[in-house]
Amino acid sequence: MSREPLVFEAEPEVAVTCPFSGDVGPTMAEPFHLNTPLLESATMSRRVGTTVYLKMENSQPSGSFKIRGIGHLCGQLAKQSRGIVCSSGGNAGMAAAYVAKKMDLAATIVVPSSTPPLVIHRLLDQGAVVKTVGKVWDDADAEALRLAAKENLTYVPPFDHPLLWQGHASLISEVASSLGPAVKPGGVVLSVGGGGLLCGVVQGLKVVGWTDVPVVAVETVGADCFNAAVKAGRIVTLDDITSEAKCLGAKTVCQKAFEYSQGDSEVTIISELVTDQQALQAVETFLDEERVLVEMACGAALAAVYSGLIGRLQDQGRLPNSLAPLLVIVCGGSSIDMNQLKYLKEKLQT
Ligand code: PLV
Repeated sequence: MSREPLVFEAEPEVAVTCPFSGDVGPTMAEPFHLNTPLLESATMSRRVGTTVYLKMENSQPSGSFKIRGIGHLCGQLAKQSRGIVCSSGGNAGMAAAYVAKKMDLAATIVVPSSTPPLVIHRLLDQGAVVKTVGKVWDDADAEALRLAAKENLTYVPPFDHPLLWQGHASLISEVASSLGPAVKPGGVVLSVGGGGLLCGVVQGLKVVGWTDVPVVAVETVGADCFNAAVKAGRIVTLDDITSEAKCLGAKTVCQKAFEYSQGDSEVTIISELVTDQQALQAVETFLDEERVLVEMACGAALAAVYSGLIGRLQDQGRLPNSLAPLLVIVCGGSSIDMNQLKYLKEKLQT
């Protein structure tokens, strides 16, 4: 298709137009991300029958864990940059726009048309230029790579880069120091899109010596490139993204995540799917019980608890019956507000 991409520009007073303004913003000693709270959930603990700890990545400055990896990558690669360009389902873009603003760099975020307007407005609020290209993230990514080459910008990938994984790994080190040496989780539950969070968590588990802690890697049906690869025993590319959890919507999982699933790390990875309805119901239950609103990409991980998936894995002997505390990564996400929640509820008839 040769249709011109839609380009949204921020209001002049918030536009970032000064890519050469020198050495500003946090240094590596001063990361962009926060040490997020680790909360114990009474209601989730009751459901699972063991203590459930929530790592509240929704409270990061850009609304998700993405800032860990993207802050680290930009700190390493973008200091002398002419500006950055990031392809995103939304949240990597939010992190990139936030970090670029702090570093006084121009940011262009390329998103697919499935990204809701509320995210585009939030990106504009961060001073980014936003381009809408194609139907799914993979289309937006091709455009971001093209722009990076043409305009000599630093390309910021949303999930497939060793510096991203290294940045995300800090999440597990924080959990280890919050829990102290006497407590080790019995499992980690997280969502998988392109597999960057998974790679970071596996590496974090290695750093703190928790390689015997299994990871439950959850996707929604229709955004299940990791599960498809695990089942096929090789990387596969999905025909389309049919799930409403658009921020999990990469058609192909990153190579490293696939290698980890094939025993290339000592960590056991259990790949599981939930339906869109289960992910959305999890978003609602989490809002009711924990008073926190997250998007469906995060609801996928929460659904592992609310839909009884953890119990089923115990029944199947894939997780132990007497489970040590369960760590759930509340990855967060900006793709949600009350209108979007209402829209999703109508669409998915929950
Ligand atoms: N979202 C990426 C990739 O989208 C993005 O561009 O924002 N939870 C949330 C809230 C997310 O936004 C994402 C990824 C994930 C989980 C999964 O992380 P990943 O991609 O590292 O597995 C297409």
